[in-house]
Amino acid sequence: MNIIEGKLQLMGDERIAIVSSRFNHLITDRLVEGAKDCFLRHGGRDELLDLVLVPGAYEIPFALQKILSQGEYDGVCCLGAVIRGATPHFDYVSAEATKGIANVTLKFGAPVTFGVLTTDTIEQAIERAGTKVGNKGFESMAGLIELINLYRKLGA
Ligand code: INI
Repeated sequence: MNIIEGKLQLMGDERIAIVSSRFNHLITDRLVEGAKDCFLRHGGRDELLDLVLVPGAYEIPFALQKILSQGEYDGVCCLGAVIRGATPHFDYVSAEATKGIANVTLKFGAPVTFGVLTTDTIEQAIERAGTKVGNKGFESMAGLIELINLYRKLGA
């Protein structure tokens, strides 16, 4: 059996964008740090990493669409933090961010990862932003590196 899979390894010439929302920036700033750390540790070059900031997770898909339509990036890592409040707002924002990112990704067929936290509490978000449960920004960038590597092998 031939196994085709991506390695956690960059060539060093990849241009990557992180799209991050500012809302709940105490959390999203940590996710961005984690993603950047992962990119640099796996052979990425700082000058080839761009950070695109949007107001909230709802706006991530629109920015993702613009970025991918430029055709200048090898992959995009989407980061955000949607935290449940007292109203149904959480459900609308998290659903639109999730669906929107998936739709745009399918449209362009480019490597994109989903590092948008959707949590019931601030504590759960903190746990996933560099404390008890790791850093989902780091993990999201690791997933992106693997995808870029895999898509090269698939000739995409
Ligand atoms: N945006 C987030 O990224 N996280 C949230 O938790 C959040 N909540 O809960 O309101 C949130 N709202 C803002 C939304 O993403 C848009 O920026 C806003 O509605 C303007 O379009």
